[in-house]
Amino acid sequence: MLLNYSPTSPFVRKVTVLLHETGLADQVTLKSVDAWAETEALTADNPLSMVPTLVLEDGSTLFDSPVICDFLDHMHRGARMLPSSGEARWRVLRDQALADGILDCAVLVFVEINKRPEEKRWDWWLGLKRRAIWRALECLEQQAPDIGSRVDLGSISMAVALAYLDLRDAVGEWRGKCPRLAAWFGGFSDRPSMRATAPPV
Ligand SMILES: N[C@@H](CCC(=O)N[C@@H](CS)C(=O)NCC(=O)O)C(=O)O
Repeated sequence: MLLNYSPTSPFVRKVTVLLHETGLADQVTLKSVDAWAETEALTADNPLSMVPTLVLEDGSTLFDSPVICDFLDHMHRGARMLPSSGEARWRVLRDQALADGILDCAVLVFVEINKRPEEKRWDWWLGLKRRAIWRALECLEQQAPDIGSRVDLGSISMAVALAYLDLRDAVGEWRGKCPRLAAWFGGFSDRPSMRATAPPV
């Protein structure tokens, strides 16, 4: 399999952390692409020109990251990263949705600051997206004691989202307001899967 990827994309990182956690990393070749460049190399696999995009052995493609993670989770024999049914499934999917929502906002903040000409920067929009991130962080802080040592698609998504906030400095210092979340994140970040997928600094 081939994964269209960018080393700084947090959505890609969600997939690569899952690959490491499930022992599947050596079954996927990484192909670096600039998603923003709309190259034929990527749009042929994904009309949206987005990473991650997975190309299977038969040439068919899968996107986006939740779909890819669900697919990969059916390819290993270890503990399920996304429980197949029951309350645990909805909890993991909700955690993933909240973390992905943080990422959507953080990517928009990044675009607003780094890609839009400064004189056209829209402060109202930046404020809206940053406040959404803060509310989501408050929510994660409340549930931090319940995350414990869980390693699943929900906890992976949360850790990747927090790491991306740090990478892009999307909302500034957040650990002071979310000490329990910060403690959990510190531990999770030490996992080999997180170390192996850390973006270049
Ligand atoms: N919902 C998608 C989001 C993926 C995404 O936003 N990828 C970004 C990179 S972090 C991208 O490819 N952006 C290119 C573009 O928007 O043109 C997923 O979960 O995979």
